[in-house]
Amino acid sequence: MAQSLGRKNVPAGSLIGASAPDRTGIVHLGLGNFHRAHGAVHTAQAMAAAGGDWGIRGFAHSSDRVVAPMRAQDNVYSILQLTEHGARAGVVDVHRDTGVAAQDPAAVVAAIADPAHRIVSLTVSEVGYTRDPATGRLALDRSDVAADFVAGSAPRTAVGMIARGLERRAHSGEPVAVLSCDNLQSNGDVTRAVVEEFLQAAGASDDVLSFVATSVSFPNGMVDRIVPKTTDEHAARVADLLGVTDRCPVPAEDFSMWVLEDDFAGGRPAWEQAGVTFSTEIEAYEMVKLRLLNGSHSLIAYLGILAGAPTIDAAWSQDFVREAVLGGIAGDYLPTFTPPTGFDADAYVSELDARWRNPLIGHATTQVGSDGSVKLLQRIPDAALFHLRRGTVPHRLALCTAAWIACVAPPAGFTPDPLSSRIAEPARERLAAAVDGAVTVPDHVRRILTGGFFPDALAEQDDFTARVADLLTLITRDGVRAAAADVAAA
Ligand code: CS2
Repeated sequence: MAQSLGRKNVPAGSLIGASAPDRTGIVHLGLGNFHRAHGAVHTAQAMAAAGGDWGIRGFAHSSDRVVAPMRAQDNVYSILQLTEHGARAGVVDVHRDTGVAAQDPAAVVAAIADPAHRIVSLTVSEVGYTRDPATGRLALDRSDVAADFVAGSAPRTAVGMIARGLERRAHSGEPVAVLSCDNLQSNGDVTRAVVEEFLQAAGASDDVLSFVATSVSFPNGMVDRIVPKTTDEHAARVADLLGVTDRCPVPAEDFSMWVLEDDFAGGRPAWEQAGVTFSTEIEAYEMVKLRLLNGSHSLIAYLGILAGAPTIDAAWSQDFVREAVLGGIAGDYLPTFTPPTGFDADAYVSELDARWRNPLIGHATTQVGSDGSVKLLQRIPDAALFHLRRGTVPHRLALCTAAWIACVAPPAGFTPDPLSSRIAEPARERLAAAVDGAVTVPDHVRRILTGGFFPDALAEQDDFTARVADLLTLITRDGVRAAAADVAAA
């Protein structure tokens, strides 16, 4: 049996970028596959180019599924790059310490307060920002959020941990950047807003509020790399390629993109020498990514699930899916924003086509379809409102909404493909309660759209609700292809 991967056992020539020194300069929350294949890799490459004390102190949220194997192999792991032409493996060695936040929240707070740390980055997913879907503000009435306000309590939410860490850091006054690496529009501004809302609700002092206002930056950024879940086959492939066993490898596509606002109050790695773009047009980059890639991804996923397609490439290979998605990009998404300077929409879409087609990725439609109640908020309402306020109905955005409902809150009498049971949907019970007793599909849809799951502004748009109801009726009566055909004919 092959030897285990470890710092003393990195196969020659396989290191990606540089190993981090022992001193850590970054605290990271969320040790999932995305961070390990994205921010960590760009940081390793930046240190190879320009050095720096940018080792990462990483915390997983609540599970030791990644932390236990990482610790057992000196926090070193491999990336399995899956291209259309085959696979390559390389090793990342930038995490100098890892732990589980829920097991030791005080350690997270202390790490954020430690002046040696100059960046607090986070990949906590859309769900981790604990916002109210209807208002976009911190959900003050959620029990986990409210529990974190109690002075002296150990914070459980990401926002609570960051706020408590910054509160403590205000004593030293050392500047720091809090860097969201999640798929949220204006992710830095959103993070600042929820942290400040938390501090105000928790009765933080004026000194703390002024420290956060003046010495803590929250750069906006756009992140992009498709990173599926790890399977046993990925681990076996890594063992073949590297000759060592890795218990927590990360499969990823070749493509990686990171565009950042250059606003790091405590300094930063030389990421510009590691493939990262610094730009003043972040909002435009975010629109491109969140709408054309993520919004389309959701549509591919839900149409695919309803048609029994387990992976994104299997769904994307179906004509009705491609037609709906390409129609959505051209008609529903592209008109809604001004892209960054020099953006070439045709080239971007053909690159998306190649990425979604890649059969080696095996990206599960149910992974992309998970957390829809939170992800769709970034992908549908603003773009839909753009059209609805001009008197037109965005049919593919309505189709995505109808397909999501069909998967996670199906109307009575309709049973979606069994794949849909693998969608992790945090609002499933609340959705079921909202539609309990609905007798017609329009009533079912109205209860969801006006039930606090979407922003109030979208809930008021009767034309949208009506179109979602039509399409959900078609899905349940004649199947998902019939609904897509109706949209194509509209
Ligand atoms: C996907 C994203 O799961 C999802 O919702 O749309 O994780 C997507 O793969 C990444 O944002 C790509 O950068």
